[in-house]
Amino acid sequence: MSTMTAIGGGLGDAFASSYREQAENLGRFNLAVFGKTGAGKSSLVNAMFGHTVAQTGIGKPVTRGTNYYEHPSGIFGVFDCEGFETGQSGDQILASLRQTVQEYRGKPMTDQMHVAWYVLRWSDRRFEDSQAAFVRELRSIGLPVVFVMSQVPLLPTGEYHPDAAQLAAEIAAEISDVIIEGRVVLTNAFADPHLGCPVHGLESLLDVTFRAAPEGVRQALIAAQRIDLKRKRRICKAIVGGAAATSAGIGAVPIPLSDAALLVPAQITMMAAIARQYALPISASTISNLALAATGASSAATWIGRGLANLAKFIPGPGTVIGGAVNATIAATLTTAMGMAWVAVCERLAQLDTTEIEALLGDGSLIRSTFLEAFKEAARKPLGKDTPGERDAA
Ligand SMILES: Nc1nc2c(ncn2[C@@H]2O[C@H](COP(=O)(O)OP(=O)(O)O)[C@@H](O)[C@H]2O)c(=O)[nH]1
Ligand SMILES: [Mg+2]
Repeated sequence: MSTMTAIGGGLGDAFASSYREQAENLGRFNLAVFGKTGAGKSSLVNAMFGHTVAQTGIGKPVTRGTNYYEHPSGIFGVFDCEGFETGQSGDQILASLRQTVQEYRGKPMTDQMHVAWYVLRWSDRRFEDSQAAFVRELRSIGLPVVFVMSQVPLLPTGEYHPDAAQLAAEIAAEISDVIIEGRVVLTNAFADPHLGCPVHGLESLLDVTFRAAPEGVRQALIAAQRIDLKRKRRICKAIVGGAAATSAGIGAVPIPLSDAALLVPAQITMMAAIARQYALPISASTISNLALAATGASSAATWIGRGLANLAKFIPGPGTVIGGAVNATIAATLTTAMGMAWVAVCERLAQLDTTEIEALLGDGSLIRSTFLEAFKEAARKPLGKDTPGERDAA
């Protein structure tokens, strides 16, 4: 049948190419980080986007003191402006930065600097005139600047240390006209067991960064960040809902089982789009192998066949699936269950690093069982009902 021909080089290739296409749709979010060495810039980037950016090691030199690190997912990058300590040869560095930013403005959106974080460690306890001048300069270059205070202790009452709050207020008063939302975002990137200070402020930092980012790169920012999984899940549900509607349309005039592979392209696009939401640090071919392991498929026929076989156990009157045709309800339910099962797999993968994910491929059984478990749950309950966990977290 024609769909099988369209899949051509195989399911894996179809998945990989859809995955690559999805990256283009998402674009890329580029963050530039400024502040003294030791301020906590890398720690904040790691807390929000995972460790992979820093781990990839050597950045690409952009200009004096600035390296660019691209996340392996391709949808996120960091300009690490290490060494921009104000005072020392600051004018020269700023001049080259100004030139760089202007140069980048002529490049495609995916290469530009989108948002700057200026990071000040609260325990420095002061904000120098030269730092204020530097922030003004960043703004005049055209960068939206999010001002971040790092390593801010919380009192046992949950309030900020009063000295930090006061310093933040002073900074905001001084440069509110050039920083995003006129405010300082107070944060702590990782828990300090000695001080008993918990992680805080990252959600606010994400929100402010999101609002500062140009609209065209916000999707990439949400996919790249790792602290707000609810946001990812909402987007994934919308992707699944769209694919389910397409599937229902295909099954509106019930299709014979032998033509059920007609559903495969929409499901592949759906799963590739979902995987992108998790900014996994792996190649297109690795993710497509994982998708095949999850679904237990080696061809469009087994892809659909296994899905329907699993579905048959949950839909009343399995005879309609096994013996007869695929109608709109069955098509939509199958696609929904596959989508939500794949979300569960991707959520797991997102907790692993590149090596751990590749190790999982050696023996696909864990991927397969995660997928199946979630498939069964999704097949039983309609899409859109949040789990109790999601509701609690909301
Ligand atoms: N407890 C705690 N320590 C931090 C935090 N951020 C940074 N640090 C410490 O400060 C050091 C410098 O941080 P880093 O992120 O490398 O700063 P960078 O030079 O600005 O990139 C790290 O080795 C950490 O020990 C934080 O949020 N909490
Ligand atoms: Mg650093």
